[in-house]
Amino acid sequence: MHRVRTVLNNLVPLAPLIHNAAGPERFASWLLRSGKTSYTVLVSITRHYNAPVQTEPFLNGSSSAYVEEMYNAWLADPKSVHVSWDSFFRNSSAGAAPGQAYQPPPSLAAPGRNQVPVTSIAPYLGGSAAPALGGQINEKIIDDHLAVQAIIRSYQIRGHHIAKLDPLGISSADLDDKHPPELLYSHYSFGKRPSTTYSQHLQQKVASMMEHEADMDRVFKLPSTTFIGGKEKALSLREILRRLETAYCRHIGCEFMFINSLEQCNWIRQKLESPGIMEMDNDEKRLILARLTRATGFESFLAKKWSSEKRFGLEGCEILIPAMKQVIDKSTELGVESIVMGMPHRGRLNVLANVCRKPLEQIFTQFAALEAADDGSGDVKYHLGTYIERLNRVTNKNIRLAVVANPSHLEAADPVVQGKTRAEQFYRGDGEGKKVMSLLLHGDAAFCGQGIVYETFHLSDLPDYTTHGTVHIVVNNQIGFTTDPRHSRSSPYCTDVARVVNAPIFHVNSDDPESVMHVCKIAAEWRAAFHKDVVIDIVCYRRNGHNEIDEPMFTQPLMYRKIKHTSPVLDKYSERLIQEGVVTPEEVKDVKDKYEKICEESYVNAHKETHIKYKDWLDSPWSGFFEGKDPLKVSPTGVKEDTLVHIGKRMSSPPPNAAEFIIHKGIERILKSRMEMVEARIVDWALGEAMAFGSLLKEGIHVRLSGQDVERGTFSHRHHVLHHQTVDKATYKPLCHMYPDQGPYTVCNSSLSEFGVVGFELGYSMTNPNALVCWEAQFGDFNNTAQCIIDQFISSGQAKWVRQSGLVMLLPHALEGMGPEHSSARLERFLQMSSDDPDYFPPESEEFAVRQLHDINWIVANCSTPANYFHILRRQIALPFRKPLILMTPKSLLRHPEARSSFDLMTENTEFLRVIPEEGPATENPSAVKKLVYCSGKVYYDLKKARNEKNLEKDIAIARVEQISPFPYDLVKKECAKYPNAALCWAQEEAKNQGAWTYVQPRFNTTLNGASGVRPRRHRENSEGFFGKFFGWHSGLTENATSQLHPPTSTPRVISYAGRPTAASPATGSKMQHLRELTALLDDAMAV
Ligand SMILES: Cc1ncc(C[n+]2csc(CCOP(=O)(O)OP(=O)(O)O)c2C)c(N)n1
Ligand SMILES: [Mg+2]
Repeated sequence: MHRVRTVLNNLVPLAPLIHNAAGPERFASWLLRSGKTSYTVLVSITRHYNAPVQTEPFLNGSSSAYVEEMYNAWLADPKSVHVSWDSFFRNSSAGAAPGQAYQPPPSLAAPGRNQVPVTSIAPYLGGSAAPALGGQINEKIIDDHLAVQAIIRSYQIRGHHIAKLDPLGISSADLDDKHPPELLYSHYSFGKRPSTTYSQHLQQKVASMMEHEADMDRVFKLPSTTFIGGKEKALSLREILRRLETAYCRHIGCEFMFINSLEQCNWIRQKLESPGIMEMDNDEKRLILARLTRATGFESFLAKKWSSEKRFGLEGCEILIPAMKQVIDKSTELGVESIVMGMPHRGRLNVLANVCRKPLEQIFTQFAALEAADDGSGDVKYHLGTYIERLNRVTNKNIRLAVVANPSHLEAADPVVQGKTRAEQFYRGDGEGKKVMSLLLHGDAAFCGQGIVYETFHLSDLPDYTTHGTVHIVVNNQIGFTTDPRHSRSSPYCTDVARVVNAPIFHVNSDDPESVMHVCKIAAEWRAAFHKDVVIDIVCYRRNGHNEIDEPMFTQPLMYRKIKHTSPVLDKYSERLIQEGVVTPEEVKDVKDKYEKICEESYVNAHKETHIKYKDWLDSPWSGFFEGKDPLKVSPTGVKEDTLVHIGKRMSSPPPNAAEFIIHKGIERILKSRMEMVEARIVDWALGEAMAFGSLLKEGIHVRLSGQDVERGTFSHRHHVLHHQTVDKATYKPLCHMYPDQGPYTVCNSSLSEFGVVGFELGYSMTNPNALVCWEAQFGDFNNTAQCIIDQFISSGQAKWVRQSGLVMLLPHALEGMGPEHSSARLERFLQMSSDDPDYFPPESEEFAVRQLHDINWIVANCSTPANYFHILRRQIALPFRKPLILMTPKSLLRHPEARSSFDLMTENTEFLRVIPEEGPATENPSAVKKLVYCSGKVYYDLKKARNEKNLEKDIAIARVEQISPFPYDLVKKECAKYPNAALCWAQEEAKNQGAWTYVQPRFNTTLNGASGVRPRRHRENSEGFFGKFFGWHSGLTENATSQLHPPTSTPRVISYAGRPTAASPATGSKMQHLRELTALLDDAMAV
């Protein structure tokens, strides 16, 4: 438009210039001479403007010299000028009538997408004389068309702001009551001028167009960026506005014009604008009604039977159930076979019952106070997961549906669902997400409030984390507990976070079921077409309080008054369908009664149940994993020497095409030193790890290592991806090329999100037990930004949801003078959450170690040798069950010359050493040893050095506790017994209130002096439990047995502490103080 203006302003009358022109006969004089003083010319068919000849730019003062030149050149050789000049001069010479001399040049290129040939709009000039070439097409006509185009665009961009999204009709989903003025329909009522507009210029144009009723009937050609016309190429302004209103301002408000893809924008425009696109046949309508009846009936049944029970009902958003089913139906139709879902409390039971079709009996038993038939502490009913395989009756295809169990912590399950989905895609070879997809549900307050939502969105398009598009559904009941959205978010919509990944967002009024179904269909099709995230924001309300026993009128009196007078969507929709003649009132009643009967029957059956079964709620069944396994048998973790040599050599060699693949000189040195180690039959930390991974890969196990900068390793020790130094993206991953038929290896640098990525890897580990899934922290202390995943899922997941995971968390940990934030992985926190009883020494037997592992919630270890690291990684897979492994990992030890292990400690018949006993001179005369120092991890090397410097090798024995939890009572006891006269000491580098001290101290006491008698009676202590039943053995012994094994002694042996004093911060920032503290602790430990 600006350009039009500029051109028009530049136009000046031609005649005066011509009269004043001097010199021989010039083209202008010739023009005058021919008496052609006033006529109109079409300037260009593609330049969007026209002007009378007297205002022709090529005949104005500044261009007349140029025109003259053209004319003279043409006289000399007509071919020497552009064809347009040639035709103009030729026509003029031939005496063409005014306005007819100029002919537009032949089109050199097809008009652009948004270019409308002037000739083509000529027929749509609202009844004015069609201007054939040379007719009158003035600026107004062009501008009117442009204005219409701008109106269309305004609706597409901002129509959602005035869509009627709130079923209560009291507030606006974007928290803004003002209508964007450029959305014209309401403002541009006939005879009225708009107050403001998108651009002043357009405002004038559109306003002037609509000053008269007749203008509304003027016909305009439609641009290619709209589909409102269907097959029609032009429409009256009235119809254009009506259709735009229908598409963008009724019960669907769509945000999509920020997407930087014309193809994707057009795709959505087509789905919303095409005439009749929302029409449904009667069968489809009846299906919605039936689903809505079930969703509504389920909640009212629960309300009737358990009126005072919390269930976080769906009343006010019952449409969620048909909505989810629509997404599922459409996705199944498009090829999806498995859907992994994550959702919060709201409507969860309804989803399990009516989307997953979980047997109602199982759901109803959760309301009864029944004993659990399995191990574990269980969870409340609205957190449990489920897994179901069934036939989708609409598509007649089999479908697997899993709802991932989740804690109360809103949105925390999001990355877990994504990880589980990704893993399922991976194992199915579904590289594009065509077979497996995730469906995430959110509450409005949580979706915009919880940072993990943003972190999860940022995984959505990363090569090793994408799930190829997630459908998000927000149950936007316009409240979070008691808080109004105006106090819980700063963004207009609760869904704005999704804009960061260019996800289209469909806001929809929950009381218009057909609109909801329409957007669900589009969302499923969007995912199938583009494999990107999409959001459906169901704007609804919450009929009850936050839960059923909560009083909402305390805080939202006006809203709830309105809600009281709002009839349920089922009633509204049934009435509508009755009016339309789609169903009869009798049919409506019949469907309702039938469902109630089903509920009643299940209720009766549920009463016959005597136990609840946690395993009924398992979201990741590992079929075939437990069956046929000896529950006490751990496969060997040592491997053949050949294997070590083979892997070692591969890890020490450049890529096979080394001549072309230029690697960094530093890497060459690393490979060389690796090769020297292999030849010397030793490994350092990195090589030990590679051997663990490589040997598992050899066995067909999938290994995945994920985390920030893990490919190289934060400490530049790993180098699992070699980079060609001169070719971008040319890489070589040695562990992917170990054996021809090996398991797949994935190593991936992650986004900088601990919460998101730990959650993701946990989800990944849930899908298949035969995979080693490791997450490594940059430094161990960063694990606490994933605290929720650690607390809510990793440490307690099995107890709550009978779900196992073998996830490995690698946490660099050690006090090395690097300051407070790069030192501690907060070992104490993990140990504090370990579930083994400090006062209980389990009965000693051959299977002591494996029983302990079975009974605990996770394993916490701090290895001091590469061989032990190798074994503990391999043991994760060798165990007959899965437990998370929390591993403190080294920093300086990665390069410590003593922190190396011989192949002899990794070959067959070797295993993970829970305790590494003293092996030096002190063992020669143990009864003469004065002190036995226990420690864990890197401090061992400091202690050893100090002992050596003080010449105390015969006086002090040092034992390393490598597996801290479950506590190796048996081995500690043995080591203590070996040195009967030694004082006992626990040495650690962490502060006294940190590290392992508070965990080990009571356990040492129990080891040395028997049970303290403070052990509370365990619920179902002797029951065999689910896994016990499964494995056919008991999970523990009685208190009595323990006491007999370890009667209290008369002279208790105690363990003392050598380490830093208590502290608030994990480490000092001063190097000097660090060294002073280290010296003090070593002195204390070595004091005899
Ligand atoms: C991380 C977290 N913080 C606080 C809570 C407590 N809480 C439970 S439900 C709820 C409100 C959630 O509102 P919304 O997301 O809109 O879901 P709605 O209950 O409205 O369906 C809150 C604050 C929680 N469960 N999780
Ligand atoms: Mg809410």
